[in-house]
Amino acid sequence: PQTIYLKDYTPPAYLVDHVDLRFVLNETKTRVFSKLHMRPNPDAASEAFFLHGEDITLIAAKIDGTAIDPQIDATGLHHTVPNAPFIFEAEVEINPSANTALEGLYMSGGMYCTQCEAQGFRKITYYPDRPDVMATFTVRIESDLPVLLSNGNPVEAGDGWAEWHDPWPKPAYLFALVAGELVNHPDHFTTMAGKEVALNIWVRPGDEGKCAFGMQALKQSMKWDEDVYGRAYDLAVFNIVAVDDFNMGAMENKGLNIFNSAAVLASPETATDANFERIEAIIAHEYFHNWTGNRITCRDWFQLCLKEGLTVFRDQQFTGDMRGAAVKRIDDAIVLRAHQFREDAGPLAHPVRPASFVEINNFYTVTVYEKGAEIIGMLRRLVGPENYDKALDLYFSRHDGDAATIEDWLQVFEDATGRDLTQFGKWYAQAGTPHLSVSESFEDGTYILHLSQQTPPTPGQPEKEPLVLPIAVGLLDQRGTEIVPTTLLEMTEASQSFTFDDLQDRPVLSILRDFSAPVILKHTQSDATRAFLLSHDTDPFNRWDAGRSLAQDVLVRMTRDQATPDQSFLDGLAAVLRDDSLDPAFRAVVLSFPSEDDTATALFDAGVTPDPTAIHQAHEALTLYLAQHVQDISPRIYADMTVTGPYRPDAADAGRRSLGNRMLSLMSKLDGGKQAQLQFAQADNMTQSQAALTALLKIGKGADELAAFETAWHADRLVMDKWFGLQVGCAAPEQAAGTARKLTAHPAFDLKNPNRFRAVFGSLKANAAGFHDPTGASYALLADWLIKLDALNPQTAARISAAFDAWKRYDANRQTKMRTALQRIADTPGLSRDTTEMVTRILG
Ligand code: HT7
Ligand code: ZN
Repeated sequence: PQTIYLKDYTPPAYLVDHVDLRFVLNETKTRVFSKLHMRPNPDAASEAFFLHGEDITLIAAKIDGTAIDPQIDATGLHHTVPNAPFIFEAEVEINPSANTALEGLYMSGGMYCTQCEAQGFRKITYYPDRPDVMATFTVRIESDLPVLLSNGNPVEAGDGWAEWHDPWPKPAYLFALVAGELVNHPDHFTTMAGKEVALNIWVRPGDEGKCAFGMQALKQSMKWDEDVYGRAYDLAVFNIVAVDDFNMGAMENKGLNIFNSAAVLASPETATDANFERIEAIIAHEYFHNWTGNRITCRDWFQLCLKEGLTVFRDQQFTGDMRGAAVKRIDDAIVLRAHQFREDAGPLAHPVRPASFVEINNFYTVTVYEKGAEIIGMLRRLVGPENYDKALDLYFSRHDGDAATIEDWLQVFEDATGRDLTQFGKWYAQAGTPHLSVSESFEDGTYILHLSQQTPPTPGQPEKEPLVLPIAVGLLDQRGTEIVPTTLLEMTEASQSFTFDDLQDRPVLSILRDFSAPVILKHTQSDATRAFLLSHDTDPFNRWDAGRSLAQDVLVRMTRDQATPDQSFLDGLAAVLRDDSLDPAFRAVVLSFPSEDDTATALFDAGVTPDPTAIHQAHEALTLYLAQHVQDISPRIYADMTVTGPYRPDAADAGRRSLGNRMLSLMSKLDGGKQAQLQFAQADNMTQSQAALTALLKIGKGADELAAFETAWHADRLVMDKWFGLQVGCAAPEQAAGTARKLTAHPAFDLKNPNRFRAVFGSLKANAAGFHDPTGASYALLADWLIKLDALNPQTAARISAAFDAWKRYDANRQTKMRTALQRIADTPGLSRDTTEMVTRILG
């Protein structure tokens, strides 16, 4: 397959000013009539005329009204065209019901829907399918179905047809069409300019009761973007549609967001607190794309982080404002360290702005999204919030309507602040996570912090340069009083020292407050110092992180040396638990341990080959120790955390349930699951039912509850995804592969539905000891199913194949078995470009 390089970018030879589309919908033979108002691009070097087109049948084509017979190949259409504005027309036929890749126009649950990012429009009609070609669109849909939707504003509708017009020029990846028997949950919003916007969430009949929360989140997002970024909505309608079959979470199509139903539908009975929080964040994310992505889009797909990093940063700010910044920062750091640091340390490492790709769909990664957001966060810290706001205002005014680049983005900051961002810009080009080593000295009242940064090599990038690191530090005295409040140090060299004068005693360092840069800290702080920070640090992130780091060390020692946990560590956790002045959500995160995969990483970094079975045993043992250590207070705290009144998914109630359910999981280790059975029987919301069922499954019980759950929820796809996922995720290591295999034979297992596939195989990967069971049964099972899935849905198969990315850190037996599985996938005849690229990179 062909590799595409950023350095080879050239402007499009022809531009499209306006597009008229007409769809005559049919499940197997949809006709698409297109009329492209085109002209030569004065800035282009080439004159060759090419339109992308894949898996479509050309019926007829014309230029300026005259029929043509263009040259067609597997990627598109070539012809000669006038050296002046012209109209290109085509009639093509496509088959939505054969489209199992869920890219282009496809069927989901009897409804027509589209997914065009990144390069799906070329499966709908012939078009210059690249983000720097922006056009206004008029769309006519002809179908007997009652609801016919496209981008922009409705123009007119009649019996069996509807017309839409989108006045904002957009790239083809933002095109959308939906047609189906849908019902809506309507509402409205008045913008800060006084314009009325009709809001709708469209769902299949029966799901109307699951829209209220999403609608509230949408209105909050619209208001927040006005208040915080000064950005108002710009059409008369905003439609959201829920679909069951979707490769990702959601899609920001202009005025017509399409959502995976799991990312929008929620009711107290069917969705957990975590689901509600995720839905709120995704609704906000897609809405925020209206400015960061749609009004200002990307010049090419290498610039993906321009829209995704910024939009993730904006949705993180939003969630912090809605639910509490401290816990949100902790949650984000947990994700970043677990997934992005892992990606950066393995064969799939790539820069936030990659220099090349084979299949762009493989680059919708935690690096582009989450590390991309971290870069924005660092920039904001470095220039300060006021300058950040100034730069953003300039970005919106200068680039509105543009297909922009990272250079444009950085230039705006340079112009708004007068800062030279040349070195900072390396964050976009250099892959890998910097390691920040810390040492300290203190003499005659002067405290010196010695820092050095070093980034390990990554594939294709053996040499690394120093990056700009914003390092937030504070100093505490021995009583825990802050003697130097949070101060931002700017590190630019490989090694640098920072001096603090006039101190009476040696201070206690609190470094990388609020996780001010996405780096791995190499800092040997004693257990006593970390315990001190756990109880005294004024920075909530570092308070949590001190406990986290202690827990990680305990787990490493327990795995490696069969050590028992220190009493002082358990006492520290119990002290946090008892401290009723602390936010329950914060206590819950402090009380939750690093994952088994985190421990594998910590062992590997310490030069020890991780044994997932031993790690699992250590985690189980530590949970039991903690359960015993706090057994005198856990029932009291469990009871205190009871939430009365109607279910509300807000941060306060969710935090209480989170701490209560942490107690439940500990209590179930000692009471044989009695309390969990009671909670399951009495639960009136999914958070409580799922937590109880999880606690039971984790102690090898819960068969009756599982059966009751299936009986109650067999008709609800989203809840049944939980049923599938919990069984695999909570299975004992030696039973995980068997459980997953058995579930693939369940009548409700559906290979074509990505949510169901992820429920089984995403959970198998997440069950670290089960996935790495030394027999290799899980590896073989996953390979079997990825091969089957690849033939239908390459995008999702390729994404899930990343489960094997860390294969080289395990022992010879596991390595051999994972390599064999990967090779078997790679050798499959007809394997997609998506999965071929992934397994080739993973094999290295
Ligand atoms: N911008 C959207 C990306 C997306 C996507 C990409 C590839 C294939 C399918 C997809 N569905 C959605 C989602 C977002 O970041 O908001
Ligand atoms: Zn996005």
